[in-house]
Amino acid sequence: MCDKQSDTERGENTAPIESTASSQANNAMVEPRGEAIARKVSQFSLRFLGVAVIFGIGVHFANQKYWPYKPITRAKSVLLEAWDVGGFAPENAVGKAPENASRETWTAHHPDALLAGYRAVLGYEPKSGEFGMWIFDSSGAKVHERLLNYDVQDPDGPSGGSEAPHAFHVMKDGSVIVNSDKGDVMTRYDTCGEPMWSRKGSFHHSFAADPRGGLWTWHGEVTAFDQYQFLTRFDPETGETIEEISLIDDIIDTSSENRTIFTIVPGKGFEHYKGRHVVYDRFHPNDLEVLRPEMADAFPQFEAGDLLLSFRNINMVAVLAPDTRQIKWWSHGPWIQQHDPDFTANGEISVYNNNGYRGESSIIAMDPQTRQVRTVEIDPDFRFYSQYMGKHEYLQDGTLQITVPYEGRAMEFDKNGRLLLEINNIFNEGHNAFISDYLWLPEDYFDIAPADFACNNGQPS
Ligand SMILES: [Ca+2]
Ligand SMILES: [Ca+2]
Repeated sequence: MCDKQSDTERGENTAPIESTASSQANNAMVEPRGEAIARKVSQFSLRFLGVAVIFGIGVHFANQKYWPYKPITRAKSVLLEAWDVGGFAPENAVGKAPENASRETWTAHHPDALLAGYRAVLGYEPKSGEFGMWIFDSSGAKVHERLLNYDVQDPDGPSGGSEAPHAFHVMKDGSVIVNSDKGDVMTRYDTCGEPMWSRKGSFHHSFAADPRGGLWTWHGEVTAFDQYQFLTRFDPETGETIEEISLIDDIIDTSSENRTIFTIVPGKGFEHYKGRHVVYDRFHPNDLEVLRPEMADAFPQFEAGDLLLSFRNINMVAVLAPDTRQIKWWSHGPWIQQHDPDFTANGEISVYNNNGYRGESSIIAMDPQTRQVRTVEIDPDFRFYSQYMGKHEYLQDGTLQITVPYEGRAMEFDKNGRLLLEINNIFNEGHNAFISDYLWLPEDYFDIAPADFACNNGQPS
């Protein structure tokens, strides 16, 4: 177990926003919210001096392995990262842009082939130095921008060290529900970025609408990386829980078969939260969604209402009958450290295969009946990699959307793998900023057109 923890710790140094095991200090945001340090040149030299002094002291402490060793190594990495990307930003909110990434925010390679509608992006907003969301119309015009005011709900700051949002669900009134994996609240924000409701707790990774009403998300006992996890369906209007299923008590521990599928050795129990990253992140659940009635005919062995689940740390995707707690189907791989399996209209389960530590991610599709697999073909010049996080979605016309958080871009491919659109979250010439989620919405989705929302970036529009 120690080895595994140090493995993830090593991973954290390259991309920690979602990773599982490390010190809180290592995860801490570099700057408090609202301070766009890159623009405050006068503070830079002071800060540089301070960090340089800390660095000097740090060499001593690091050699001696005294207590402040970790905070100091972090200060060092902050300085080096700022130097590398040419500006201050929360740790790992900015990375090198892929070599062929367009240096325009919106690049429609085949504008006529794009499915008409709005496109919403959730991520780090370099100009303000805040996390937020923004919406493009069919032509690529940015018609709305919104900063997400995390501090109001959680004045102590995120206990996991990062308020970076993970998933979002956009509602018809333009409000948005956001969760995270290191923050302490799930919040519905109005179009001005102010909270409409906020729920304390570690609600994390994904949202999926249930045809019976409500949204599903994962809920950790205390953090997103605990062994005790819950599948929670809640009312998006109020944030109140409609139903909750315990992963361990209601699913894994109900049969020796289920325990085996989850790789639990006979007689072994589970550990409750004992402190952040003290207990091994055994499953790392990161997605759940419902088989919707309109798609159920494509999956004869499943029923509408069955749940598709993803567990990164055992490379497993599974289908659960929520009423009987029966695992109807499962596969450990061939994907590795996957995020976001989806039911697709052709009867396959498609999976965002992060392929962590291997440098290239992919989309793998599997027919759950025959277990036949294929890698979805896309333009080889636009292969992608995200060590952590990442989502994909097939739109109604067969367009494949791929979100690549740590490349700071989202892409759309047609059925033949031809690149139609890339959205780059540009930080500077050589770097992109983090994108965590990306959504297509029909043109008639909103009650009010986004251009007419009450605010843009918190200012009356
Ligand atoms: Ca999914
Ligand atoms: Ca998806």
